[in-house]
Amino acid sequence: AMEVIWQGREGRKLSSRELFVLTYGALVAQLCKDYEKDEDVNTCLDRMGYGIGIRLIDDFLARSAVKKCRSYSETADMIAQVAFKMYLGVTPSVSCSSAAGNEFSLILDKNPLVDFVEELPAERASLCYCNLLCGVIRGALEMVHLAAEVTFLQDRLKGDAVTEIGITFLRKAEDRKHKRNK
Ligand code: MYR
Repeated sequence: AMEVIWQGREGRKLSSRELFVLTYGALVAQLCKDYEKDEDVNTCLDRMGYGIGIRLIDDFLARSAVKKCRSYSETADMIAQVAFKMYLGVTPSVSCSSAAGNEFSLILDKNPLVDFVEELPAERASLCYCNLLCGVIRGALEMVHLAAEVTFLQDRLKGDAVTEIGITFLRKAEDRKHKRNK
């Protein structure tokens, strides 16, 4: 996997984003050495992302100076239009995928995190290469009291036409606490 990742980068200066993307690739490659099962790599990436997300939210709120969102839909738009733009330089399109209004899809035509990855090796067919992102979003949302499930629904690395991240907002963490205390 590493050969693919480093291909063609010789003799050029790297931007900090390229450096980040390459470092991320090295992290995934290392986890693939450490864990035989794709599911274990996915879980590990998600956990690491969560740890980043719960810290990143302060940076995001300070730098973006955004107001509190009043609906799940506003929050989904903010993740796509402000957060992705700020940290990854791309703006996914957002669609709501449930009548209840708590499920959203972020559709990425272009995923900068896979810029140097050609395709997943055959023996890594279930790897969610970018699973760190899901953990980051989940962790950041939890810090603003929004419990959510975040998973990859489609992945261009797996031959899908687009990359799609699904966000399902669960009951607000606060509500849940009230329920439990009753
Ligand atoms: C609020 O209603 O209090 C503001 C909610 C903002 C949530 C934004 C979550 C940021 C997620 C960061 C993801 C970065 C992925 C590159």
